[in-house]
Amino acid sequence: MKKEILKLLKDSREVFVSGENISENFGVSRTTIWKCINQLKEEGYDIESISKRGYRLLSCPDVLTYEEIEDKLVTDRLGRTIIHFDSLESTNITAKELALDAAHGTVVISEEQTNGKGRLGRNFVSPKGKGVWMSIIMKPCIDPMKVSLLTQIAAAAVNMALSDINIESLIKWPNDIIINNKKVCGILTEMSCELTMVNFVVLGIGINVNVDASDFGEDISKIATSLKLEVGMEIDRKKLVARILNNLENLYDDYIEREDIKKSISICREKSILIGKEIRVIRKGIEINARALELKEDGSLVVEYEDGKHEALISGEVSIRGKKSYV
Ligand code: BT5
Repeated sequence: MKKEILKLLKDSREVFVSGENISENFGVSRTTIWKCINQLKEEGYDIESISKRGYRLLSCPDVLTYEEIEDKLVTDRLGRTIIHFDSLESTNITAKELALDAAHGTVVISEEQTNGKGRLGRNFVSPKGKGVWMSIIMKPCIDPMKVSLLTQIAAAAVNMALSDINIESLIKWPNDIIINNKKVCGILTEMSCELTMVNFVVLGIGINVNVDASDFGEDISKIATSLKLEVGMEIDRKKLVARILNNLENLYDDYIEREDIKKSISICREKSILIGKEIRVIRKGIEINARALELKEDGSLVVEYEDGKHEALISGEVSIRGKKSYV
């Protein structure tokens, strides 16, 4: 009932809705309405109540619930179920626990992560209410070998979503989004599969939206930035989530339903911060100098080593750094 009342208040914009009206609409008592309104107030909705006039929604909280994102979504399946938490260890961990019973496109989102995961056991800083920390459960019918391309698709979707709000970014293969040579977003793709069949994929996306420099800690602030730090003002997290899911669904459907990866790959190529650059390839702690040559349609990055040998790197097994710095 709470959700229905909220929708009615939202649809009425800033006009008062009388208790009588709500009670007639939904066939519930005044006490039930009053309880729901109080719950909504506790959740951060600013609702004015004046006797004889009714209720008026003044503002909505900055939370990434389905109710707050729904009106900006144009997807069929992505984000049509959003499971929202105030705090989680890691959205990827929870998404993996829920994945077998969840529908394709279900999103697990948390206001904070107490132990956000990067690749290879690394940590991802995820302070409360200041970022987008979400994991999308996907059920693609593809060869498990092709799942790593979903990271490129997600990187393209995030890059597009940022362009949509006039923020230009670059993509650092395989899983980082970069602004001004600092990391603003990381992607962690995990899966459960059989030899030839994918059970599910969990696509974890972490974006520093309104994170302050002090949230990162000294070491990470050298390599990380946030949208707020770059543009000098708070960014609407709800719009950003919706735009990412809208773009991601299109690019994902191109790939899975039409076997067309061209658009995602061309975005990753055009926006690549690595192609043509001298880099270091780090594998199991060993660093080798190379030059990044091209991104292939299978999502691998072709590099040339100093001895002239070429290798197509598969994401997941290597880390890439700039010759002298992080990017
Ligand atoms: C990543 O790993 O960048 C993948 C991060 C994925 C995070 C999302 S949030 C939602 C979902 N749930 C999760 O638990 N995870 C996913 P990697 O390439 O290994 O980079 C990790 C490294 O980035 C760390 O070792 C730090 O150096 C740096 N780092 C940590 N927190 C950061 C942050 N908030 N912003 C930028 N860099 C950060």
